Amino acid sequence: MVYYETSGEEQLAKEIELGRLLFAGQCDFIASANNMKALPPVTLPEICFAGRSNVGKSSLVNALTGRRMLARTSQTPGRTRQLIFFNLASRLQLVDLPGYGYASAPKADIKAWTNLTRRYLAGRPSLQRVFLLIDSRRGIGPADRDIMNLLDKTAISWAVVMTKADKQKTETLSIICNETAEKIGKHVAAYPKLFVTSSESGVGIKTLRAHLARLCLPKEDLAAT
Ligand SMILES: Nc1nc2c(ncn2[C@@H]2O[C@H](COP(=O)(O)OP(=O)(O)OP(=O)(O)O)[C@@H](O)[C@H]2O)c(=O)[nH]1
Ligand SMILES: [Mg+2]
Repeated sequence: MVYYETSGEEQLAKEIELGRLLFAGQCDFIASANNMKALPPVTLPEICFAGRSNVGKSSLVNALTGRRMLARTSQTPGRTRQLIFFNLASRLQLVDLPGYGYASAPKADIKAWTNLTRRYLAGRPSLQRVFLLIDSRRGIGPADRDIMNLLDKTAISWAVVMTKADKQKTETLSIICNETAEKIGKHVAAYPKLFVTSSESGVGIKTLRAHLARLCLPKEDLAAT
């Protein structure tokens, strides 16, 4: 199975500590945007969480930051309707995106936020990496493929995060992860390893924090790790 790996236990422990320290910092809401003009200025490196409605984007923001109510979540698809920006320790901007696919909202609203999301993904200079969330029970669907193709075209680096791993039996999880890894292997702009997570049980959260910490580490510090 293809999981996120590092070169050894010592290295992994070091990276996990960097992730812990980053996410122990303050995380503040800075802006919500429903049009391109309302996007906050390009300052810090930025990463965003994209994926189908209800896949668990906002829950992942909360799990990473250890704050249950920072991003609003809901059982009903279509909870996040704007691009929501958070400043993490003045080192990294996290963006919780509205979902694509089915949502319990007026069609015109869904169209508007889908268009805005696509424009943001294609044209945000500070965007370092898109984390594309895939439900462990469903695997990659047509709407996900559409976004993957858009990301490949715009040459933004993207990585897949499997969500809700707690809801899947280990064997089935393994099969879906392998299938997903094989599919993303065909995309040039995709990070080759999957992150398998559960915002409920905490599985994979430390590893993802470690990866995010590396993304915003100054180049000289990166060389030293
Ligand atoms: N069991 C389990 N449930 C989860 C997990 N992550 C999210 N959920 C649940 O899935 C539902 C949707 O979660 P959200 O975080 O609101 O999903 P979202 O992708 O932000 O949804 P939209 O904003 O509507 O696009 C909520 O009921 C969450 O409690 C997880 O890891 N495990
Ligand atoms: Mg949401």
